[in-house]
Amino acid sequence: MFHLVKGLYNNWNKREQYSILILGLDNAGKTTFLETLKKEYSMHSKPLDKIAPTVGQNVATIPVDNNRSILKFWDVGGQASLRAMWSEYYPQCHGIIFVVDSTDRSRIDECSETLRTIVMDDEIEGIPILMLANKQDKPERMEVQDIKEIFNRIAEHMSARDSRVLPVCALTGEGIKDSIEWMILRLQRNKNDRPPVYK
Ligand SMILES: Nc1nc2c(ncn2[C@@H]2O[C@H](COP(=O)(O)OP(=O)(O)OP(=O)(O)O)[C@@H](O)[C@H]2O)c(=O)[nH]1
Ligand SMILES: [Mg+2]
Repeated sequence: MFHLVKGLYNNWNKREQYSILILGLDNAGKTTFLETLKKEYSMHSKPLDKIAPTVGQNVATIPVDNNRSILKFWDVGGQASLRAMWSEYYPQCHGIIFVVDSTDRSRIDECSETLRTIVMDDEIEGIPILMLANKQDKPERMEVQDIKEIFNRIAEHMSARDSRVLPVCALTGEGIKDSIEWMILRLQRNKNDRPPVYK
């Protein structure tokens, strides 16, 4: 009897866990975004001035939606030599956050080609993609509207997948919670196509 009750309790207590992949060129601000996100959700985080370029991966598990769901973030290095490894994460991921350095005009073509390669991969068919126009605090940033136009040209290649471009500042946290709320809604809507893991 005890085991039955315990089993029922454990099942009832299980939470949905979604994996989210944070991608983007090196120096876009992916790790800064993740550390600020941890802080916004009252978790222990690294001082932002101690963040070095990512060579492997950073993982953070964050309870959201009044503790009803868990988001597991995978922040992987964006240097050109590391991008080939991204696709290994696609089969398990439920959503992608693509971070763009809004001040990096010289690499905007490389950035959009990198995004196009992701979008064209069959493994991510149907999952939500959120593009974050980061570093909005910098006066030399590109206009969000211009970044949206670039993204929308790529979005033509997507079927009915949910996608969005949002301005953020990973250093100050501005726009970060809104972006996560957008993602949570999409993950929950999509859960029949790509079911979460129950933990
Ligand atoms: N001004 C400003 N600087 C930022 C912002 N976000 C990140 N940075 C800076 O951008 C630089 C790169 O940030 P990272 O978070 O290491 O970038 P990354 O995308 O993780 O880079 P890789 O790990 O090499 O792929 C750091 O100097 C950050 O302080 C932002 O919103 N505003
Ligand atoms: Mg990094």
